[in-house]
Amino acid sequence: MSAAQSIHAAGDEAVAIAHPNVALSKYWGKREGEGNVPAVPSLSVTLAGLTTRTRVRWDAALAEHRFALDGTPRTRAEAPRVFALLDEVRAGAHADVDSHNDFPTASGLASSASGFAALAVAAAGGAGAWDLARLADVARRGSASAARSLFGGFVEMDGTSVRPVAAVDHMPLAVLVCVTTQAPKAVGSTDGMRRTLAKSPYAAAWLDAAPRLHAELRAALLARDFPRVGELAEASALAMHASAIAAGVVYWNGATIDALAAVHALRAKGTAAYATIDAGPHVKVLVQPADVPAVRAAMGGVPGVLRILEAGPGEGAHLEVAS
Ligand code: 2P0
Repeated sequence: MSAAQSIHAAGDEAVAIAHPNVALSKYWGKREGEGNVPAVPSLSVTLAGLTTRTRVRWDAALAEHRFALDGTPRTRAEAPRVFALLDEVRAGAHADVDSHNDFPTASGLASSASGFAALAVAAAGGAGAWDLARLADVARRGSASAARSLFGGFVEMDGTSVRPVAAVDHMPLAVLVCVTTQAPKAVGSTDGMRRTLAKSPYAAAWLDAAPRLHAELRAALLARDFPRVGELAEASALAMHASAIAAGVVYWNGATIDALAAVHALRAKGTAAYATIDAGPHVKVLVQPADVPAVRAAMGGVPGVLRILEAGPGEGAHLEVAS
């Protein structure tokens, strides 16, 4: 079920499921002004197997929202974007929210994407009928990548517009997440982007290159050209990080470089493996499913790769249907 089909459940309580996504062409940088609108288009794949489950119960007796993440209560000051989303969904009303991730926060997979997608769907699901554009708007204000997790398969975000471009089974793909630290990241994405656009001598080059890389990647994806998708995904990630690094925003550690070198060594020996890296030090290797065992073995031998998670294309956010 897609989010589009599922936001018709009325009532005061709803439970939603959402999955993280990994961008093949990266979003990095926001447009000036309000609304958390990305400055460049991006294209992601929503991932199966890793899940955020969020329950929202609207309660007229509450004087303030209550929010717990993995069992730990968070205040408005600690989670301002969560509280702002709830304020926006139902002005003047308050909700009790309980959210759980079945994957570790330091896994290198954005919990904000699945977190805000599940929150938006559950909050709206208990608030009557919503159109998808409004739902995407609310999710994007929480975290831009969350708007992409509303949809399954391959998803494009361009400004305020979000749409699926290819189904879950469009192109066989495995994502091997090579985890290189258990520590949380030092610089959040929002701050890293702001610093990149404000200070990087290569910010303009990134803003210029990103839409081109995105358009080429989209075309390669639609043509089911896996090696070209991989090359362009790696190019997008490296261009994003080059612009950030030039502003002093360095997400990589030593194992990131070693893992990247291992991916290049695999390619030199004829394996179609490509790297992408998000706002953290983990390396995500894009491969075709038949190559998973060999690539997993090679990446597992890289010193500093602590563990490897495997994911593949998955479904969009949706309300949990009571069984
Ligand atoms: C992406 N990232 O396209 C890029 C690539 C990380 C690197 O979207 O500021 O949590 O909340 O809108 O969506 C992560 O940033 O940032 C992200 P905000 P978000 O996946």
